[in-house]
Amino acid sequence: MTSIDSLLTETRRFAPSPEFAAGAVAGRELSERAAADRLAYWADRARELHWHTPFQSVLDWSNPPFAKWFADGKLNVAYNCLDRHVLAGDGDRIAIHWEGEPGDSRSLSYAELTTQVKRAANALAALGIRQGDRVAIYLPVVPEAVVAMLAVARLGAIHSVVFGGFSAESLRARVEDADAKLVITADGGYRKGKVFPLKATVDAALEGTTSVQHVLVVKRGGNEVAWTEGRDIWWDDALEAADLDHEAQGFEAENPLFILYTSGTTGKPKGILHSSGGYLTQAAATHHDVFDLHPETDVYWCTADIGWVTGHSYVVYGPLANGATQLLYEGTPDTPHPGRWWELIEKYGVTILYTAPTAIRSFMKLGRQIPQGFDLSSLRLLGSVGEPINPEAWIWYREVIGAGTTPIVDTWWQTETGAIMISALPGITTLKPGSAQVPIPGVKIDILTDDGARVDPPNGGLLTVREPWPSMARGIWGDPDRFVETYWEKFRDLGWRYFAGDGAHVDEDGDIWLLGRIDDVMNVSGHRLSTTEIESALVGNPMVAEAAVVGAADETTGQAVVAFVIVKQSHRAEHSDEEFSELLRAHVTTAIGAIARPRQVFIVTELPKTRSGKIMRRLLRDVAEGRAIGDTTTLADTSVMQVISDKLAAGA
Ligand code: 6R9
Repeated sequence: MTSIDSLLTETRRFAPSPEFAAGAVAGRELSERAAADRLAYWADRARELHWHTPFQSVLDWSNPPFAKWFADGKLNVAYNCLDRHVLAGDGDRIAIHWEGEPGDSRSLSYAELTTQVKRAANALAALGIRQGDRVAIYLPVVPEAVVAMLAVARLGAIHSVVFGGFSAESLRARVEDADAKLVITADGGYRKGKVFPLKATVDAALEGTTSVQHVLVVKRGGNEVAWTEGRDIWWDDALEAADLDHEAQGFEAENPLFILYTSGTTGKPKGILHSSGGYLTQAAATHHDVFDLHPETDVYWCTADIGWVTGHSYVVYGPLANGATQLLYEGTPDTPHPGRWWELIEKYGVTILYTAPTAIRSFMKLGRQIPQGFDLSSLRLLGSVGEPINPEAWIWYREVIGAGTTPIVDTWWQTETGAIMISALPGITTLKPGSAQVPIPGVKIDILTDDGARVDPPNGGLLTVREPWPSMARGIWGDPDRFVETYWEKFRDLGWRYFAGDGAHVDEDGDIWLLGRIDDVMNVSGHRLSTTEIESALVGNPMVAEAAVVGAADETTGQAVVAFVIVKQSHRAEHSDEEFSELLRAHVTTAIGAIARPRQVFIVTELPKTRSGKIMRRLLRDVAEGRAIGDTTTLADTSVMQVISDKLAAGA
């Protein structure tokens, strides 16, 4: 995690070039309009979309923290992403250049994508999907994933995309929590040169569940699949049988668009719920302004998987609402060779690249000669998201990938915020490596002390949002109380401020520097993982008595999962420590998914606890990061840490 000391010594500054500034789509007038009348500003941005029924009401905040935006208006999200562009004469523009990991590729124009989505919407309707029904999507990054999301949206139904790397157990929990009626999956997908099975995982996840009536299966991997007659249907067969025509109906702006599960501080993932009109307004406006989108000429590439919120807002909804041409890539950056991304940028002439610091750091490790072997001169703007980007990675990104000239936008936001909240605007902001910088026009950010006092620059505190914003979450699926408690209770008395869970520092210029999570949520390669969730997976293993998990600083992934485990006495003699570690790393992979697999599992005999029984993860983090152990005076047994660090030292 970024340390504040190294940040404060960062003094490099990069003003936009006069050429970039002259051609930029977003200038100072946006902030001026937003400052003059925030609600009128957002209403104007919403009116850039197509409304079946125009709205009169802009914001209804009569029942905080549950906001309603543009509530008396009606729109169709898929129509805005598709038909609208075709009707405007842009049907021939490429919406998606898709490249599979093995090198197969397909390009879909807006007209073709629209036809596909219409067919898919008819196919889903034929399976009984109606407004408000939940559809789980468990797919690799293939065009059908985008088609499936938009088809669900077109019907006013709600999608819940589950990242293809999640285990059967994780998928099952999400399907059950949302009571999904339909699951859309594939036989398998390509990853690191191999086909990984998805359908088999879905079969395991659905054993004994009752809500799911059908499973639609996209053919991708060509691998063998088991088939449940009456339940399973090939995607191609369903689409072939479906009508080509589908008229998009307008739905209320507050009609839910999707649920996306994210890790919280407790074991159970939260189903973050997003609406249609407000969400699409901010996703589209920020995608346009922050990425300086010129839809006629740009080729945009966001490398996120559609299973994460970045894939929702900046692969599917923002870019398609703006009529962008984009690249979609199925595989990993290093397959079949470590220059694969750079090869794709050269092949498609990518002009805007949006990726995560963890990817940049792993490319840094491989060395600049790999990207330097390709022609990256088409790139004119770079973006970063998912975790703080350390200044050295920022500079490398600009120098090596951006030819020392491209602006870099470091965008801070969350699953809960729905869209970008803090970022430079590339035509006007003088960039500071390591700082996400300023709230976007129409968003109000305050850094507060724990008691709610505003922090004066230069100082650090808690990141909060002062006023409701269009793409804010509308709640946690099935658990409104948890929504209030998690994000709003802390500063409720200050008039319902949103508490993001991140620490931040504000400098003399008012620029914001993100300092990482202040709760028990880890950030591994830009993915949020809960310590509690992994701990409960570990103690779910019959050999384990107790477990504590911490996020330790890691050069490549930002943070890495490190677990401390006490094995039950009755199992102690069965394996060596090394064997226990390996077994438990595999256990977490099965329980949650490979992204949660601990970098290390240390077998210990005790865990450091306070007198009230709270595990002191801070101390374990010290050990995991090889630091001197901090203050142990509140421990019930102050000798515990010595025993643990002696043990680790002996093993190392
Ligand atoms: C979009 C996304 C959200 C958490 C967030 C923060 C971290 C995201 C960041 C950043 C510093 C940035 N985060 N972007 N930290 N600078 N530019 O990542 O959503 O998966 O919900 O994670 O990620 O800690 O609270 P999500």
